[in-house]
Amino acid sequence: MENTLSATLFSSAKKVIPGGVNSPVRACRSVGCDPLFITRGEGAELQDADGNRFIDFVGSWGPMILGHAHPEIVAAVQQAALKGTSFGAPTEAEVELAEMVAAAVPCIEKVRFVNSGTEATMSAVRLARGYTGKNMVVKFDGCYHGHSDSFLVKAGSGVLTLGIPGSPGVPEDIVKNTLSIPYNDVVALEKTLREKSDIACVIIEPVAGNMGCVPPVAGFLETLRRLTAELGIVLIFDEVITGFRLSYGGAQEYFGITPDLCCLGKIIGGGLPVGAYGGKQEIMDCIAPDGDVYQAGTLSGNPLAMAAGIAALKLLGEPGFYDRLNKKAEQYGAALKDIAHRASLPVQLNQVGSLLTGFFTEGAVVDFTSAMKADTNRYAIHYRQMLSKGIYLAPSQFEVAFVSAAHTQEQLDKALELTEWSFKKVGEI
Ligand code: KE4
Repeated sequence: MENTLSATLFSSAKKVIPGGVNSPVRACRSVGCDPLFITRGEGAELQDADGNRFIDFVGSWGPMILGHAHPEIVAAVQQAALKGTSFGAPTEAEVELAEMVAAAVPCIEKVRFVNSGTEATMSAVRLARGYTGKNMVVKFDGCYHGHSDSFLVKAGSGVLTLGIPGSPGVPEDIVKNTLSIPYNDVVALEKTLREKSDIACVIIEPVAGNMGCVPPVAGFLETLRRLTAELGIVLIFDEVITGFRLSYGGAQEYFGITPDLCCLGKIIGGGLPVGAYGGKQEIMDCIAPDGDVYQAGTLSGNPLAMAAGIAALKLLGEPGFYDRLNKKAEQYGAALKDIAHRASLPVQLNQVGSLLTGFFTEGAVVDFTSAMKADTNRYAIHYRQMLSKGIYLAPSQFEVAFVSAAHTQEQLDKALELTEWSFKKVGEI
């Protein structure tokens, strides 16, 4: 595969951008190759600087549920841009998108737009702390909520062990209030919530997507909701991935469990920078200027991003959208499972709706510890083999693959055929 121009661009990029990328995972370090520079996307396809075309299963890490360059989203952004790109003042589009989000998401009575998922989760935790007057945050090993200090704790620190900084530059003073416990472990959950009195909130990915796809085991979210309600702890669903992905009402509609707050991102911006946090009015009214919990942003509610989000949600709200998407994705996942079985390769396929991950490991993957048993070298070989044949997978074993409404059956069949070829080669190693 020709990649001269990508290589040249990467060389230039590394001179002025740390690692040559604006987000670490894009550097493809864990799969042992250099990144390709993308010049355009259309539907489920990407094209790189050297003219190579790929069937895309990354979808910009989730936003592109409708595929790239959807004409109605492009037109909405073009129309908005003609009127100006930012005013720093309220606009009608913000009200329209807020009303759409509030109508769709069960827990949301009020919502505040920000510019990224990180901003959304950071603000939601500050709000929970301000609302409860408590300081501790409980998260789960393997869940990622963006890069704000409170969340960058070393995973696997175990039950009741105070947070250990997971990154240089994060003071112990910050993470001492963060507890990270095993995902899907109801015993650890109940023990932690009952033993610690200063817990402001629990934040969780209702389907984990940042250790690869790890679904909640039966009863786990129900127990989490029961305990947090009983103990007066704010329950935050981080739906940056699952929001408008699993269903129009996100994971909380999909599983029928309503948190107190939720965080959104990715899809609600139609590919433009949008995050949001929202929930019960009683809690949301604690935010400035109504309340004393401060949060602000120059480009929050940006008119172009709002236009893209409105256009996207109108398309997602069409009758049968999620039934069609989830059915197509589930058929694809079932075929992948069958291919892995026939290749006699230890692959565990975890899937919820159009989110899926094939872990190269024998045992079930139900939490961070079991996910970390995956053979990342085999994944890297599979990644490079598939890329060489025009299939663009996540450059990490610990991410999810996204099926979009734009993936045609022909493209999925091609990906299945190449997966069978690649699994056979990986199995021979
Ligand atoms: P951003 O700040 O990247 O918009 O969102 C942070 C975030 C919050 N919560 C969840 C559940 C998330 O998955 C993310 C970001 N997801 C990663 C990929 N899994 C973004 C990719 C990247 O970091 O480049």
